[in-house]
Amino acid sequence: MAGVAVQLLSLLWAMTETSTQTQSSCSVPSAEQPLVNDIQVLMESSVDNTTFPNPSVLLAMNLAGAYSLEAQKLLTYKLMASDTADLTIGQLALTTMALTSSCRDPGNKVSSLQTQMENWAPSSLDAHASSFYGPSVAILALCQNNPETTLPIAARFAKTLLANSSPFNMDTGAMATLALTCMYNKIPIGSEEGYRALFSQVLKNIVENISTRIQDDGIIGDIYSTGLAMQALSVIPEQPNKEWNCQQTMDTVLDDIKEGIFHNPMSIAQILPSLKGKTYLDVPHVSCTPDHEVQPTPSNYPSPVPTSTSNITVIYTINNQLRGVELLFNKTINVSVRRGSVLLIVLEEAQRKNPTFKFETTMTSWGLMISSINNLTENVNDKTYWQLLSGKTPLNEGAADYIPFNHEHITANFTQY
Ligand code: B12
Ligand SMILES: *[C@@H]1O[C@H](CO)[C@@H](O)[C@H](O)[C@H]1NC(C)=O
Ligand SMILES: *[C@@H]1O[C@H](CO)[C@@H](O)[C@H](O)[C@H]1NC(C)=O
Ligand SMILES: *[C@@H]1O[C@H](CO)[C@@H](O)[C@H](O)[C@H]1NC(C)=O
Ligand SMILES: *[C@@H]1O[C@H](CO)[C@@H](O)[C@H](O)[C@H]1NC(C)=O
Ligand SMILES: *[C@@H]1O[C@H](CO)[C@@H](O)[C@H](O)[C@H]1NC(C)=O
Ligand SMILES: *[C@@H]1O[C@H](CO)[C@@H](O)[C@H](O)[C@H]1NC(C)=O
Ligand SMILES: *[C@@H]1O[C@H](CO)[C@@H](O)[C@H](O)[C@H]1NC(C)=O
Repeated sequence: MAGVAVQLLSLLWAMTETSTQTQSSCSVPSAEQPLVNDIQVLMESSVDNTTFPNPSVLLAMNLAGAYSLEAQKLLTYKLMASDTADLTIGQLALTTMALTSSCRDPGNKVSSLQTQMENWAPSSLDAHASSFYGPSVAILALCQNNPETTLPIAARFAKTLLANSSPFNMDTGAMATLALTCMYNKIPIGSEEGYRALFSQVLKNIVENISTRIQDDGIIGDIYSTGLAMQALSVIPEQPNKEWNCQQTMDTVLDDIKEGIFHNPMSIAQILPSLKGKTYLDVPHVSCTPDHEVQPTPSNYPSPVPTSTSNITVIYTINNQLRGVELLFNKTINVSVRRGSVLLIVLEEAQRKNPTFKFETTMTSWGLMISSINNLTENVNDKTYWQLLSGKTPLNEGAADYIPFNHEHITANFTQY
């Protein structure tokens, strides 16, 4: 009797596992495949021995099938050696998943993650939605390593999501969807129905929010959240009310790749799995025997023209009006830079011309983040940061990637999230 029940149980598990693989039905047309190869090569070539290792890059190359075995080895080695104590919850979770995708034992990283998530609580009921991004990755990583013990932790996390009142954040919603779908698929048959109902309610909620962000051209949220959103929509147990045209999203993403919009290695790491029909739920199933000795075929698309010899003028304002901060300021400078320069060059030129525009950066997985301007520094506890805007519209890239146009008015505004 018990034997039959166990067999039945594993059969049912196997069924739920496969049902997650088949939903998304869109792919890169073979004529466009070289474009995808190009950005993967670009991403892999960003791996070097000096910068800190980026787990999302290893994750993406393992899901896609790595070209550079050297980059794969170097990243795996560096992530194995990374000190658990130096990492945030989200970084620890991504590192765990990246090592799993390289068929390495993440070791004590899993237990550390579990302890941290057992003690985790949001800073408040109206905590900014994006503060759930790291914890979502943590639930996903734990779900893949230890689903039974994660069940109560994930349930508490799901209730916290439900109670949160801050505006929806696309990237975070996508990551939470992957995490809770993983959990939903691993609820043991015969366990409390409460878990199933809870996860399915939260998933439904998030997925409806995601589907309201699907634009006419197929972009979901903004172009840089689309990769994670595609992963989310292709694994969910129930489709949203508004139908999603996966191929349309794919075609728009490919057009944007052609335009050179995916040049930041981290942006490539987040879109590549979807272009390969993979999701982060596939991490435990990656095969680690190199099957892919073939080198990629490069595309014939011209790369975007670099900086030219003519100069443009950019109007640059630094603004701090936050109450509670002593030193209020609002200063504007005109700077001349080579056409095609990134915003970072504008900031450097402003700093060179006038010491009030002095700034500092910190290194992150997305590259350099502007951490301090005119001696005023972002602070996680105060939730302050330097927001970058063009006119009144926030930029969707950082200073090291964004290329300003002539007479553009860029503002760095000290604000809160
Ligand atoms: C949370 C978050 C923030 C928080 C980070 C602080 C915090 N403690 O939570 C705040 C609100 C400060 C923020 C700011 C910005 N962000 Co942001 N952010 C995110 C989000 C939702 C999750 C990041 C995360 O927690 N990762 C998990 C941890 C484990 O990884 P991590 O590497 O340690 O995370 C750090 C970096 O991601 C860094 N970071 C966050 N955003 C950005 C943006 C840039 C350009 C850089 C260099 C670093 C950086 O802060 C994280 C915490 O320290 C991502 C979504 C995504 N898809 O990645 C967007 C995302 C990375 N952000 C984005 C953008 C555009 C910005 C801003 C440039 C917006 C603006 N107009 O000002 C600014 C940065 C400006 C500056 N000063 O340089 C884009 C980047 C796209 C791109 N191609 O570059 C993303 C992908 C959102 C999107 N879909 O468009 N962000
Ligand atoms: C990377 O750097 C370390 C020392 O910092 C060195 O021991 C190692 O051999 C280097 N690896 C490669 C592949 O260059
Ligand atoms: C998502 O949508 C639901 C309605 O379907 C709403 O109640 C909820 O507040 C939304 N969640 C977020 C985070 O915006
Ligand atoms: C900052 O200065 C600009 C002009 O230099 C002005 O248009 C803007 O209203 C000022 N903003 C604040 C908040 O004082
Ligand atoms: C800065 O540029 C703007 C627009 O190009 C112009 O109106 C303004 O007079 C310039 N200011 C200075 C101080 O040169
Ligand atoms: C053109 O821009 C560069 C920085 O990109 C700057 O060093 C140079 O002085 C500018 N030339 C003029 C004429 O302003
Ligand atoms: C920033 O602080 C340093 C050291 O406290 C000081 O020397 C410098 O003048 C300050 N710079 C600005 C722009 O206020
Ligand atoms: C700049 O930040 C202040 C303080 O958070 C805020 O009140 C203001 O609306 C922001 N300005 C822009 C243009 O976003």
